[in-house]
Amino acid sequence: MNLFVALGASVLVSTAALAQTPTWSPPPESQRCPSKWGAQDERGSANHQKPAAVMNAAKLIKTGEVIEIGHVLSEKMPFFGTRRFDVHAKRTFMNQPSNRRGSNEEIVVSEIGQVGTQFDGFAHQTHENSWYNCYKVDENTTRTGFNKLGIHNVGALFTRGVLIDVAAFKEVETLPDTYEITVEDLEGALKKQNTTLQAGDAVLINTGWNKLWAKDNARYVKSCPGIGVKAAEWLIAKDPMLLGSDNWPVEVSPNPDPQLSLPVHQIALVVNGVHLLENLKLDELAQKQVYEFAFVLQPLKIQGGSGSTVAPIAVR
Ligand code: UVW
Repeated sequence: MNLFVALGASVLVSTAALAQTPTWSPPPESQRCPSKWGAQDERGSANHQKPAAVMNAAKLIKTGEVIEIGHVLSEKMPFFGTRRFDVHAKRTFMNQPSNRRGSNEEIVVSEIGQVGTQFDGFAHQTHENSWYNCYKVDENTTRTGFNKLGIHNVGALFTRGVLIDVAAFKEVETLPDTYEITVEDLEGALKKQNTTLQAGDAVLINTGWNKLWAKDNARYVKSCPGIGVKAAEWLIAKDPMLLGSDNWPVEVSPNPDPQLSLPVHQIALVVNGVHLLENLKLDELAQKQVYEFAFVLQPLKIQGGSGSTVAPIAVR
């Protein structure tokens, strides 16, 4: 009998589909550990951050134009699940001395690791109890943060950035809601732009999904176009510092294989130690056809955090 079961909030899957072999499975620990960066490594692809990466990126600065590629943080953002961002103004504390200096501030009720334009660290995702480099979650989790792979390990990133404008390559403003970007799309877009990838790049993929940001938040988080398993593996074989996109998970969601939940999160963060950068604002770079630039980002130094809200910039 072919029954239907619910996977998560809204995905109904037939039991016949679940009986099939998944199109991707996390490799066993014996295949993915130790990491290529060493058995004790906690920095993964951030190890690309060396003086040579800075010098290579600095060569791309010709005019000094700075393009912000992070969104403004506000309560109007789309949120995944129970995440939130509420600002409560604390005004005005009046100091008594003669100059009557008033002082304002605010309290923000939010997660600061996983809202807005956000940088995913390696503590964010697991395969069962196992993180990147086979650190174990249950051995390294305290009430005040993760003892391994915390976001404070990442440090400042200054490297060559590359925009792959897949929406422009497909000649659409926005890719369709659950479109899986293929390797051919990436190759075609890079060829059209006359851009090549280098090891240590921050690779940013424009899908056009950003157009829904704060306009149709329900649709923004319900699904999205993005890379799938094959495109992610192709990109990671190029040895990037990070993969980013103007959608909420970088990858296509839901995955076309109903047996998989955000597999690119595991491929990047768990298996290969490559950072993800989500909810980027890439419209200005795409509109100005800026395909190569110096990419600058510093995650918040949250001790033991899983990620960080960030405000990255592209400089050319
Ligand atoms: C999840 O945590 C599911 O997604 P993201 O990394 O996109 O915030």
